[in-house]
Amino acid sequence: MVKYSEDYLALGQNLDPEDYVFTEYTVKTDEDMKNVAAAIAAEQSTGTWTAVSGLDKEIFSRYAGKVTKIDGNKITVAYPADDFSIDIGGVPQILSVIAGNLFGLSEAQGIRLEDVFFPKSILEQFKGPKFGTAGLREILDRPEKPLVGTIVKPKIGLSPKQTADYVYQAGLGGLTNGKDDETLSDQKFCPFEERVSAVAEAIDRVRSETGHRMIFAVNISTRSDRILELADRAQELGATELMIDILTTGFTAVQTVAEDPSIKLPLHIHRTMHGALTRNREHGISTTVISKLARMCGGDALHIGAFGAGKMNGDPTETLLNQKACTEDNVPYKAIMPVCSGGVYPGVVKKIVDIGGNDVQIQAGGGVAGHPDGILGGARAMSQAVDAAYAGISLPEYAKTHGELKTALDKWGYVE
Ligand code: CAP
Ligand code: MG
Repeated sequence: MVKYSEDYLALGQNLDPEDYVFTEYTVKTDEDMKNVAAAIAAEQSTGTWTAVSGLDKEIFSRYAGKVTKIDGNKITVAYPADDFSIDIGGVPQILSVIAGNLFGLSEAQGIRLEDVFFPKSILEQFKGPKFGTAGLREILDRPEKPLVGTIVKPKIGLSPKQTADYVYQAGLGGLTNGKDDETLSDQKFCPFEERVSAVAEAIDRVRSETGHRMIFAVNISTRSDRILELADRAQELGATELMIDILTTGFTAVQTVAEDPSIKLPLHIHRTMHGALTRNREHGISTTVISKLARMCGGDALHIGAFGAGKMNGDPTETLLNQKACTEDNVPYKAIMPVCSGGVYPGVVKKIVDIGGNDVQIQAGGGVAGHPDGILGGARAMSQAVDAAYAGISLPEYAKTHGELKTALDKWGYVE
């Protein structure tokens, strides 16, 4: 085992939060926790497995990471703000420091980055979202109620016309949001440009026929040197929202699109593949960290989980922490819309609202497309469930006078 210098330990020291990036890790190790903590601080700042001649007192005192707290298997490491790039490094360099080599250190069987707190000097390098929750509510003319949406299902295989028909039915059913699924892009069966145009026409038709406003997030996840061009083309074709899979496409792709002044559409941020990093509570990166970075990079709406009511692994506490990362006002960015999705259906809507409040976007794929009365019935059922939750009426009570909701509760049940 490598013995790391105890000079990396600054336990109990009160450091100025404006001069450091503070990170919290959970560590699983059979070895001396102080040494493992020192190993993380060293590897992620000025050290390596053996002493090196060039690391003089000046460099160490300016740039060494400091272990400020060890509490059981929880440690806090403070990295000097000067360890981070002024401009060009961005999220890639930030992650290389706070979530880099450390995960492979042999001194630990598991290390999980639980949270991160940035000084103003770093936060101000990012512009954050253009629209945020307030902007989305203004676009949809929906000042208070939860947004309610759907993911087009089946997730692949539909033609542009079939996709548009789905969206039209969903809009007639009162849904405010729709989106491509994360695996849909520009496949032969549904070319991107044809889909975007057809969906735009469907949304315009809903509005002209009923006055109801709806937006639809088209998936522009692609290689970084083409994503702006794709965002611009989608905008030209009448897209009303853009979706980016932040982990497969990259945090910087989100930032590129969000910060480009020519792109005037909200960004829906999907987090597919996050489970590879976030699911193991003993190793990886928390969804809290991913949520904070997604907001910094400019996402306007972000998947946060479903407060334990959905199909995905994740408990209410984790979803609440993600919601806090979307809305907390201790950062210089607009609050962004937390999106509750994944195995959602009308019967769980009230639980989601009771825990998460009204400032959420609740969306269902199977929970709309699997309704016995088709997309229109499923959309109406979800809209009715949201109306009931917003009014504080139990779902079974509301279902007495709303047939589509009753059908959904009869098929899938409900959670009080
Ligand atoms: C939901 C979904 C979303 C998940 C992602 C899916 O469909 O479209 O991608 O919500 O999970 O493909 O599973 P269903 P998360 O409504 O049919 O489940 O939101 O936790 O990132
Ligand atoms: Mg999906």
